[in-house]
Amino acid sequence: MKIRHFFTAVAVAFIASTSFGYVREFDNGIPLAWVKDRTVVMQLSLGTGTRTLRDGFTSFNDSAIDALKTWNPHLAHLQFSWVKNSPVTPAEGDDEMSVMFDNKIFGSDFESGTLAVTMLAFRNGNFEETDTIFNKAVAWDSYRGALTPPVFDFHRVAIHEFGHTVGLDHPDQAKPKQNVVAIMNSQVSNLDTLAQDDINGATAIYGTGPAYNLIPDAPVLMDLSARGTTYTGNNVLIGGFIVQGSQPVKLVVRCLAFSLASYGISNALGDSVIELHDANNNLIGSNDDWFTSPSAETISSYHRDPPNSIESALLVTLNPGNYTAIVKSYSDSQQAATAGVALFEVYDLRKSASRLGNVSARGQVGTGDNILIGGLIIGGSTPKPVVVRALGPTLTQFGVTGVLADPYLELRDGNGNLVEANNDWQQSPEAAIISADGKAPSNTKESAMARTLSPGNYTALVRGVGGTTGTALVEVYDESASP
Ligand SMILES: [Ca+2]
Ligand SMILES: [Ca+2]
Ligand SMILES: [Zn+2]
Repeated sequence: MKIRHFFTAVAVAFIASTSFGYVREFDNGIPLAWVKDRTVVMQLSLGTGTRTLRDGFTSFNDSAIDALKTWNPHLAHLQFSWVKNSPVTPAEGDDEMSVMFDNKIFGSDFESGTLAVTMLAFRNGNFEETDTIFNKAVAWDSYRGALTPPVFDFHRVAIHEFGHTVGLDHPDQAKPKQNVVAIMNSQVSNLDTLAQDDINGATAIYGTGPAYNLIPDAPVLMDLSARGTTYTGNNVLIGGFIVQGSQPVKLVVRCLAFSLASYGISNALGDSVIELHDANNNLIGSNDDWFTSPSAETISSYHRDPPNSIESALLVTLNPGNYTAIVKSYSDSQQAATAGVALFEVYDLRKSASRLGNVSARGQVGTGDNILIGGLIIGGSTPKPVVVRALGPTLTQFGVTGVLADPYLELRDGNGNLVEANNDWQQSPEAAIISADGKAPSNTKESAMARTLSPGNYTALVRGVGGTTGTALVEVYDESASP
């Protein structure tokens, strides 16, 4: 059982810094903050809007986005992003940051006179999840200038609540009390935006952090991914990759799980774990919840922070060789393993001339959304030859049971346009090239294609012919000369 701590950002005890007006949120003397450089993705569920608000916004989601944009320029090592009209059902404990109207605070009543509440969950001084609930019983509009009760301004209350999400508390309720002009004061007022004191508070928390890192563009497979359903037991999603060259590579290996719900995937995995193994099946790294990792800030500095705190990520430096990553559900005596859709990803941080030469993913091919999907990004400016395969029957040679008997492979570009579809590889117009490359599948029912692809994003989708299901492997090989 993981210990999460919570507090509600109204009516709590504070420790004040006496040299500034702003007040940070604390847990037992530890100031709370997000992992530096993180992108905090807000799931906006405030309705699509039925009228034009006084300031011209046509929905409260749009007003909330503007409130988030008000904070962003002052967050040097943090950024808000958002999913408007989020498909995520607001919930407490899902590690998604929902924003909504409700009459209740996850089942509890609002205290009299409370306009909105932000719930904060954290571990070891780092925020894990926030949820902001605006009191549905209040007459809301969105406007600037003097307050016009009984109609309250959603926009300034949103700026205030998102200040709690940033890590700031109420100066006017601090001990000792701070008398400052601030949107973070506990009472809504005619002040309709951030004051200097609020900005000072944000700067104090996020003004420093590791420098943001760029992954340089290069004519390589920049990053590779595979999406599939991970089940319990042996039917987990297994990602594989090969490091080619003579030098170690620095990689981020991660999985996304429940954050896939914000893309409308209804059966996304909950709490994920990732394990990395070498070619001898030795465990060389594992991670449960990335935000608790010592590498968390570095992962965020490359913008490779998973959106959900209980997703998993590893920062690793690996010698040339073969590696496998297992994506599975977290479980312990309190929390049973679950099944769901997950995404395995490996990113080459381009710190050496070595490269990712191949990636694969083994998983269950079901029907509907539950297919196996491989993704690749070709960097640089020159086309690259690749072989993409979908294997099923061949896996029985490796002791896999319940294989997909007859895979069907589609390759699509970044716009979703079909590049090529293949059922049985010998029917491919590139069958001779596939054989010449030494990539001929050992079973005639398996799929393959050999293409030279322009730089960009591609996906390889594996289904079963006639809606059949089973375990399959999707593979992408870089066929250009190895470094
Ligand atoms: Ca939540
Ligand atoms: Ca986890
Ligand atoms: Zn407040």
